[in-house]
Amino acid sequence: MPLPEISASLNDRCFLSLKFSPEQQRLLHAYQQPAFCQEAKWHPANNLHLTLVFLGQQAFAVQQQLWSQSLEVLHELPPFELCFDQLDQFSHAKVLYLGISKPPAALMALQQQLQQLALPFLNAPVPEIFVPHVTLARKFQSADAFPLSVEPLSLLCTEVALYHSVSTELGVSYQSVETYTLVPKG
Ligand code: 2AM
Repeated sequence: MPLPEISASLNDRCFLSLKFSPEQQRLLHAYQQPAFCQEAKWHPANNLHLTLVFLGQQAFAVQQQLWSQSLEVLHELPPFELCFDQLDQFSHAKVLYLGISKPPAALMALQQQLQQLALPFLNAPVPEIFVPHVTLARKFQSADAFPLSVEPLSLLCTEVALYHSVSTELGVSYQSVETYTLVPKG
């Protein structure tokens, strides 16, 4: 029986997320333009991800249970494509993100299914609407009119992971502790 991968501290906040390859993170990183806002805090490329469900702090046993239930959903899902085509902001949170004007049904259904599994364990209310996004920068402020259309970026999503937010001297680091690779069907 393999040892479980989960080893980080219980104080870590955790979340279920799409995981991008280093090459995909490099392509996403190209949308981070520090000249856009000098005061903003730009995420390092290796932190770029798309959160499906934020879980907060959870006991190890809950993380294990949720991950094994998530696998049952993920086993049914083939890889799917996302087309990122707009920059937008959550202005109240001062977040700049890369977004998707037409999120595919596969992504929305996956998010709903994982959120349903997590609901009994969540400590905070879930957002009414899921806005799929890759956060590019925090402390972002701009007079520009958003959303801004950008050169579309199509990425094939093949990995889903359970992540921990780990505090380091260099800031928060998002570390995958369990990863599943979607299997093409047919
Ligand atoms: P964000 O990128 O929009 O900030 C880890 O913090 C991940 O969980 C981030 O992707 C973050 O989204 C997401 N998240 C969602 N709700 C959160 C919350 N209440 N606190 C912290 N992170 C949250």
